Amino acid sequence: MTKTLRFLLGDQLTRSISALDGIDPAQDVVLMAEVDAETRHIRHHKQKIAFILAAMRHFAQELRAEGLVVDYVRLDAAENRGDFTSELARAVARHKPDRIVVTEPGEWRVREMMLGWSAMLGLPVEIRDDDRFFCSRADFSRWAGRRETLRMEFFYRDMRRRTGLLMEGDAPVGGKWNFDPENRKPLPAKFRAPQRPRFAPDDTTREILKLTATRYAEHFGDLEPFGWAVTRADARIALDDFIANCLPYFGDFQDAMKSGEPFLYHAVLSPYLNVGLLTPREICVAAERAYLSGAAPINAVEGFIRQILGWREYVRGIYWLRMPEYAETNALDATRPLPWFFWSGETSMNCLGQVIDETRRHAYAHHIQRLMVVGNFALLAGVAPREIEEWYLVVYADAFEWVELPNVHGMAIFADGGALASKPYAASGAYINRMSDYCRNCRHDVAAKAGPTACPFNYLYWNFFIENRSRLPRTPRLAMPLRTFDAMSDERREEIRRDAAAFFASPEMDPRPGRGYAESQKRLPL
Ligand code: FAD
Ligand code: DLZ
Ligand code: SF4
Repeated sequence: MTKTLRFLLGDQLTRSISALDGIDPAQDVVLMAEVDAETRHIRHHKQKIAFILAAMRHFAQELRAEGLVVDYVRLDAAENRGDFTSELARAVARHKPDRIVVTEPGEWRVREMMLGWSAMLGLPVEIRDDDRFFCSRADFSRWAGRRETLRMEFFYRDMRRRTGLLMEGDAPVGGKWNFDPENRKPLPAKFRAPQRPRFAPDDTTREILKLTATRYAEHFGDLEPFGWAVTRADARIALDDFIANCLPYFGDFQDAMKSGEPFLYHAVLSPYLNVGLLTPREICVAAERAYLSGAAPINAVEGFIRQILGWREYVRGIYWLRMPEYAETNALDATRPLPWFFWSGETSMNCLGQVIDETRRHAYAHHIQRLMVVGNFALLAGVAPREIEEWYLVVYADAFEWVELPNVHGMAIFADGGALASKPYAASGAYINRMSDYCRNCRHDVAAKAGPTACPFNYLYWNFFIENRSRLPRTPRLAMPLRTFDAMSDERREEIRRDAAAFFASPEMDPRPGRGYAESQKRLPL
């Protein structure tokens, strides 16, 4: 009989995961390991570390309750050698398996590690597909192989046809593939978002919170209050709550932003999805059911399903198709160091201050905050890809490289030159003002285009065109701003350059700890 060691990683907490397929409870051992290398290779947000470790411990308890043998290595175990490969080698010495089975990981770096395990350990290592996704890596490669440009919208339509989600025969439900033109309304004036479920930490989670507080004290972010679900049962409660109370309004207010309201009608399910407590299929099916029962309108349900069946699968496909070269491209030659205010939150720009503060408190920001506030600023300021990518990977509880990298490198900062998005998502302050209440309480004047009081997004937007005109793609979607830019006088361009240069030279853009905007304000004469 073959004894198999099945190694599960911290984002593989799904009972139906391929690494557990065909498990023999009498013979096989499941290995799970909390390792310093994963918690420290970048300085993850404290809540992200606590969420993953607490979810790992609860998942191990559930497997044991089912009768499986789980060898669980705790972070503070004296003999823990601190990385996946060393812990696997120690487990092989303990259990003497005939073979090892794993599910492919979510990061190129870890896949490279896995590919070396068989030779190093002298054992067969089977790396199975991660079939929690709708589209396998091989299927995505086949889809991509037939095309010159890879656009999400066409991939998404294929996925609708393949899964039958929101389909009536061969036609999309409601007669259209995409209901976005009906979405994206500003919030009503007296708006209060619904309360979201929060989950009180049990003893296991409290132990993890203590461990995280002492071991990762210097990492970014608040650890408490900690309200994430760390079990599948609680994540299901969060899903049911979203479907009942938020999904009906998801489409309408998808792009809105409001001070003090970090979640609005968003799902806040991505951490659960990405570590495997929920599957994309069950979420999409639940959303489709809400439409079929009349509980949510088509614009909301289609918009929501598109995020998961379309965007989430598409960015994963791009990641595995293009790595490792993908991470190295820098199409706009962006080299500016990350300003320190990304960590301190101390900035004169209220929009960025609000989003960074919410990120610090919740390890969460919604899509438009990530794309059109933080990402837009990084794009316009020309922040170096590696620096801004690491920031995103650190600060969000849902950040794993397969999903973070394409979203930042491709969608937000256009460092891939358009492999993922047809144009850079550059916008001036007018966009932020239209979609949020941030500008009302800002030191800068969103209506002013030039000079010391002007909103920095306004002159940085046109400075972006000055610096990148020749590198921008030919697309009708850029036709309007390019016409305006091309008609601009030399004097106006010079004014924009001057404002941008003064801003880039200001203390606010200083990358050094303890410098930056707040310090410069303290030094002002009284
Ligand atoms: P909702 O807005 O309610 O959307 C529902 C679900 O759709 C999400 O849970 C998520 O699973 C999926 N989804 C939506 N948009 C995307 C997208 N562009 N790519 C992949 N999945 C998507 N998402 C991550 O899961 N991890 C990341 O590290 C991450 N980094 C991002 C960085 C940038 C610069 C941008 C612009 C987007 C990033 N996203 C990332 C996508 C998106 O912002 C988050 O998935 C979303 O904000 C999660 O919150 P939610 O569950 O409330 O999502
Ligand atoms: C992100 C993370 C962290 C912080 N800690 C662990 C850990 O201690 N043990 C573990 O198995 N996984 C952890 N993870 C998730 C891994 O980094 C993730 O599985 C890989 O990056 C592959 O996606
Ligand atoms: Fe942001 Fe400009 Fe609005 Fe201030 S005025 S909140 S910097 S967009």
